Amino acid sequence: MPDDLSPPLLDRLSALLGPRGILTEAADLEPHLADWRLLYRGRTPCVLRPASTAELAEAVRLCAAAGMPLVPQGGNTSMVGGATPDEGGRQVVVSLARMNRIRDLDPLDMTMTAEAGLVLKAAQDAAAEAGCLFPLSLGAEGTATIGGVLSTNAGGNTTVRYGNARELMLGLEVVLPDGQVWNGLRRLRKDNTGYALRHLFVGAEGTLGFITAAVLRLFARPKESEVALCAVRDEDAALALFRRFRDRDETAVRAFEYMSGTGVGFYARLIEGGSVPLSTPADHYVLVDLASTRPDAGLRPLLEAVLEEALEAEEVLDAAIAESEAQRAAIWRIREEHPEAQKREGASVKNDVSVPVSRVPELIRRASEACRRLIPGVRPVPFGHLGDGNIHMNLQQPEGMDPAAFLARSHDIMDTVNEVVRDLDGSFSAEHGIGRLKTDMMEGWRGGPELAVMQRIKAAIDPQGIMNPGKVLP
Ligand code: FAD
Ligand code: 2HG
Ligand code: ZN
Repeated sequence: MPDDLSPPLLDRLSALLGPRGILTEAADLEPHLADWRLLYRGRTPCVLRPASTAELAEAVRLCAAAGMPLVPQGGNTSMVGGATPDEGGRQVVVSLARMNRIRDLDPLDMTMTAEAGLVLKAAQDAAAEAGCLFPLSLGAEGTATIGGVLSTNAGGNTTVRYGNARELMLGLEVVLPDGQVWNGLRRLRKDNTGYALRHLFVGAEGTLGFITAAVLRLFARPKESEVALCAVRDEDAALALFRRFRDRDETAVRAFEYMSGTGVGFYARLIEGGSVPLSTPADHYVLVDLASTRPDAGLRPLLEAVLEEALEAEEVLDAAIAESEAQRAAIWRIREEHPEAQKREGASVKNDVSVPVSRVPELIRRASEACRRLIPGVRPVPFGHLGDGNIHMNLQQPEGMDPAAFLARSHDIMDTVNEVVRDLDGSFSAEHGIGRLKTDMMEGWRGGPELAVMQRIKAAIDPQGIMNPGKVLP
């Protein structure tokens, strides 16, 4: 029996949730204890796996009455340790995995009402089957859940066109920290009725309650699309290329991703079948993905014309245009496997930062130089969503350095990058959230009235402080 749950509470939870709804064996708890990056490893007395909103609400009521802290968990792909319990052994993990139904899909309203545990890829597939598009797209989409992407306000590859998870949500159902259910599953495009509560829970990283279901916005499926991989001269050329596409047809750019030669090199060397469809290695790459819902959009001529101009201007050095679905996937794979390739290369420190789009080149150059001065031999691996100003300004350990010694410098590295980010009017947390990793940065970046209001909101909604303690707020 787990140490920290009193027998009556455990009995009542077991009776409520049934054998599939509560895990207590060490082997069953294991996948829920550590985060994807293996930065944290916690303990929990049990994992609750409710099958419905009513079950979850009752379980929350029981735990709240006993003062048990609760950690919501979706796919556990958080990059900031947001979904794992602490080392104390009292925090109860609540997995939403069994609440994964699509309650409604309306191609006329262009909405899908999905439960929180639905995997993002399954939501995309269901939308596609109905002839629609759910556009949120990220590397972890085969594991990340709707509850998780909303709770982190995930961005990913298509923010430049469709916005973050917040912009893709019309309504929410939430189990509050006292077990009350708030049904805000409205599928209205206009609904100005006081404070927009739904937006409080998006990006709250499970600190205010459980998202149990959401009304998601669907879009028309593109009828034409084009994908190209471009080797570019430098960071300025990458930005100039973005501008060329945007000036021609802003609506056509579905994704515009930057990658460094170092990251692409890791991919080619460390990922099975990892080939790059350009003959000469370069220091800087861009992946451009164009899409249009118009059947006669003329994306190929647009792509070729822009690339020709950019080749003439010596911004683009070489380019490969995908000629088939397989080639598109192969180009996208280079970008999507960056996190995995970095993991395989050894220790790395991630900096999920954003700056105004115009300052991306300066960010990459200045942060890389500052980190090289800090740790000679460190290998900058900047990549990410250039089109929305969010660069993963990651640093790979110097070759041959002890990984632990490198990770011991994590905070120095993050501070060094963040100093540049602050100078460029950026943010230290663009899309992954604060979780446990960045709580100590909140005071410095959001201190004063902003943080004070957040703390009052937290105290008002979760006066016992049982929702995901130790995350987001210092
Ligand atoms: P979890 O990791 O389980 O949880 C994330 C946070 O939300 C935690 O604080 C948790 O407590 C809370 N939470 C989860 N479910 C609920 C719920 N139902 N109610 C209340 N709180 C809840 N993120 C991006 O933004 N863009 C990317 O491009 C991107 N790419 C990634 C690629 C890889 C390979 C990996 C591993 C991660 C990536 N991420 C990215 C990070 C991650 O934030 C997303 O994968 C996703 O948003 C997390 O979903 P999840 O279901 O795994 O949530
Ligand atoms: C991505 O864009 C994710 O691939 C992960 O946000 C970024 O590994 C990272 O730093
Ligand atoms: Zn990202």
